[in-house]
Order: sequence, then structure tokens, then C-alpha cells
Amino acid sequence: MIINIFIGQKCYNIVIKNADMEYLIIIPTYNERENIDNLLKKIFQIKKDIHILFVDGLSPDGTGEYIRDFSKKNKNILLITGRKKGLGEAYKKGFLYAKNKLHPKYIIQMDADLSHNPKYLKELIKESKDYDIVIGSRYVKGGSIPDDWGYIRKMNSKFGNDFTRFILKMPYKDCTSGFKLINSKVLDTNFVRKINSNGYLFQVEILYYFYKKNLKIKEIPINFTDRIKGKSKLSVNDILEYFTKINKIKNKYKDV
Ligand SMILES: Nc1nc2c(ncn2[C@@H]2O[C@H](COP(=O)(O)OP(=O)(O)O)[C@@H](O)[C@H]2O)c(=O)[nH]1
Ligand SMILES: [Mg+2]
Repeated sequence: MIINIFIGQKCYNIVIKNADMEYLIIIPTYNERENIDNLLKKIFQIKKDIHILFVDGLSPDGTGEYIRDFSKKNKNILLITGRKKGLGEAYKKGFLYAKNKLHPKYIIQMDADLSHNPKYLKELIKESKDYDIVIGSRYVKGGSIPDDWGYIRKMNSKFGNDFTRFILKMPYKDCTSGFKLINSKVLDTNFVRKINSNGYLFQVEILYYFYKKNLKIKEIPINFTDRIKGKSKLSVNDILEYFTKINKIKNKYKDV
């Protein structure tokens, strides 16, 4: 909890460690206003006392203001904002805010568009007792991607994952999943500050670091569904970043 105390002209920010915060979901948002109602309803149906930190990129559709209204009524909903700089930058900001100010025991990464069905939170939370990282995985047995994805999209996702395993020699089936739980104690802030990939590669970079750290990692199956409302923000640049910078990640963490 953060309290602002004024003494004379000076404002002091006092951060009171929130002993109650166990699970914190971090959700980056950009023009996701239409999804917020449903998202919050479904998350709180699964776990009433969960905390959510939204990182909004000053969405022109008013997502930030919309969330702000919810956060006034429900202390478990938190919001930080700043200029849109990509998914990786939004997560870095959220991770650092969580580590420095909120101190949750577990952090969960999740999209706002309901592609990551909140019902899987139950399983992520259950496995958090035995694993440092729990990945909601589309490519383990029982998991899936949408049937109606076109050939190119399917190949891009599958080939991207095969390529990652080939280059980085990681054993995981879904290296680009954006739905995962991280035990907060393994998320080192020095590491977070140095992350320098932004799109799909952001997910690969953090997973590779966890892998090199020999952490306990588990994949659980999820059925990934396409967003119904709003538009995807990930771009051709993110795909290019993926294939051109993946080798740099290997070098960057060779001594971890
Ligand atoms: N704050 C912030 N959020 C972003 C940015 N880019 C994407 N997002 C959010 O990150 C999540 C994943 O992006 P999305 O467009 O669904 O990617 P896709 O699932 O790969 O199509 C969504 O909740 C987006 O609103 C950004 O630059 N800044
Ligand atoms: Mg999405």
C-alpha cells in the first residue's frame, strides 16, 4: 500500500509492505476497454482475493480511465500508466513496480483480451506450490491453438517455437506463451532492468533466463482462443525481432 503524507510543502510516499498480497496478475493493456468488464468478472469468479496490476499504455479508447474507476471501488485492482512502448516494456514496468512496491509472493502474466481463459488460473495457482514457473502451454498434450487459424499463422507460431528450441536448446513446448506464473522470489530486479526484447521474444528471453537458472518449470495445457473484441497489437516488427535477435539472447545469458 502507498500512502502520501504531506508535511509542510513536502510530500512523502510511504510504502507499506502488503503482507496480504499473494497472487498478483500483471496485465498490459492498449485499447482493451471492451474486454475489461468480462475479464474482471471472470478473474474474480475464480479467485475473489486475487490482485491485478494493469499497465496501460495511455490507450486512446479510454481503457486507463475505465480501469481507474474500477480501482476506486476495489482495492485489489491497481493501475499504472505510461506511453505505449511495446509489450516487453510494459511488463518490465509492471514487474519492477510489483517487486519494489507491492511484494506479491507470485506474479502471473496474462493478456487482457481473454485469449488466456481465467479458468486456468486455478491450475497455475495449484502448481505454484511445487514449481517456480508454471507456463500455460498451447503445445503440450491437452493444449490447443484455434482451429480456424490460417496456415501461415499456425506455421509462424509452431515454427517459431521449434526454432527457439533448436537455437536455445530449451525443452519447453511453448516458449512464447504470454500466460504464466512466476514465483516472485526468482524474478531478480537486476535481470528485469536488462531485458531488451519487446514482442514475442520477450517471453522467450525471460523463459531462457529461468531455464539457465535451473528453476523448476512446468507446462500445463491451455486452449488458447482468439480475441473476440479489439485488435492484436503485435506486429511484423515483433516477428522480425524474434528471428533476428534470438541468437543474441543465447550469448547474453551464456554465463548465467
Ligand atoms: N501497455 C501496453 N500494452 C500492450 C502493448 N502492446 C500490447 N499490449 C497488451 O498486451 C496484451 C497482448 O497483446 P495482443 O495484442 O493481444 O497480442 P497477441 O495476443 O499476440 O495478438 C494485450 O492485453 C494488449 O492490450 C503496449 O505497447 N503497451
Ligand atoms: Mg492477444
